[in-house]
Amino acid sequence: MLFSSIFAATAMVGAAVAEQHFITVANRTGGLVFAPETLTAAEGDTVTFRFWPKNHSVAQSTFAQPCSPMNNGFWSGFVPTTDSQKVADMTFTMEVKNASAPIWYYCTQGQHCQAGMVGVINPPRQGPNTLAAYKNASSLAQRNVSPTSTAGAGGMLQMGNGTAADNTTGSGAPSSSGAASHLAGSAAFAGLSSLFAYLLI
Ligand SMILES: [Cu+2]
Repeated sequence: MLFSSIFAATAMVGAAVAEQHFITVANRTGGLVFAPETLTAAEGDTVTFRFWPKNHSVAQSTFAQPCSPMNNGFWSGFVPTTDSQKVADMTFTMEVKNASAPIWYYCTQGQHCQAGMVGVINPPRQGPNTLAAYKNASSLAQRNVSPTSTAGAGGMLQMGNGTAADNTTGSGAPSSSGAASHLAGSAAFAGLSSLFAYLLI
């Protein structure tokens, strides 16, 4: 019993240090931008995308093929919303599993990718693969392609602000999005439960 408590507490500490970052998708005035468009996140951190009107999305690409979905990349699906006073209730959250691998992403709506609606998490510290270079390549892409995977793939599409606690009060359950995302969700819940259990001791 004692040992399992220690293990639970240790797991809790690991979960508690993970940071949650936020990126807004478009903005109040309809700008085709992600903000911040460059983000540094540690392994285990989560990134929650919050959507402004009218109907945007976030998909992962490679640096080499902008405006085109990466194999097994994440995909929020389209998140339509009309209220220009606030972000959509639906958010998309993904976990950074490898902080040394840059995560390039774009909006698949219309020609938004070509218009510069792209961003990067953990860009290379040096070398030619900069956000400016990615943006430039995006502007020249022939097509803007949406993934064919299920909306929410590679992350969690859910009501609320993307935290596990928030999801328990949200009206929508995480959408079906593959084993990995469900595992990530369960891990987050487990982390929170451990925290409560620990505080009750
Ligand atoms: Cu867009």
